[in-house]
Amino acid sequence: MKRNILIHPDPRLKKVCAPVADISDELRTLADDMLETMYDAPGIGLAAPQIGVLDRLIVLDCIKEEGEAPRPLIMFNPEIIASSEETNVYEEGCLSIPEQFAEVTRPKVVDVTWMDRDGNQQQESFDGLWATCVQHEIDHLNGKLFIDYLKPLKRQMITRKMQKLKREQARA
Ligand code: GNR
Ligand code: NI
Repeated sequence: MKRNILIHPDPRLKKVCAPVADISDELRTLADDMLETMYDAPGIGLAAPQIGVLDRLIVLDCIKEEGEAPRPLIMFNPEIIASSEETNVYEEGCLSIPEQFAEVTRPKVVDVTWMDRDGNQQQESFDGLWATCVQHEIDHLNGKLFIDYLKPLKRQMITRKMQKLKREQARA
C-alpha cells in the first residue's frame, strides 16, 4: 500500500527515531509499503519518519540505469561504523522537500551495519550515490534534513517555499 509522504516543515521530521527491537510482520509490511511509496514517487530512498512512523527503518535502491536489475534494500537500525576522509559533493533532493536541490558534501565511502527483513545482521561498504543516499536516509532517523547543511539564509528560503506549498495544498 502506498503511503503519504510528509512535507517539511513537520515536527515528525525533526524527531530522533526509536530503534526497532525485533522484526514483526507489521514492520515487514511497513518496509514493503515504503519501497512501493519510494518507487512510485519516484525516489532512490525513503525513511520511516517521512511517512510519519518514528522507527529506525530506511529503504533504498540507487540503481538508476535503465535495464539494470533493481536492488531494493531494507535496513532496520542502520548504523554508520566508518566514514572515509575523502568527501563527495552531490546535488541532493528530498521527497519531503519537493523540487528543491542543493549541493551537500559528505564522506565518499561509508561502512554501514543494519538488520535485514529476516532479522539477520548485515554489513556493507557503500560508495558514490549509494553512500550519499544511505547517509541522507540515516540523517532522517536523527531528525536531520539535507537543508540543515546549507547556509541559514538558503535554508530559510526553502522552508518558506515549502510553507507556501503546504498552504496551497491545504486549500486545494
Ligand atoms: O529521491 C531522492 N533522491 C536523492 C538525490 C540525492 C541525494 C539524496 C536523495 S534521497 C531522495 C529521496 C528522499 O528524500 N529520501 O529521504
Ligand atoms: Ni529525504
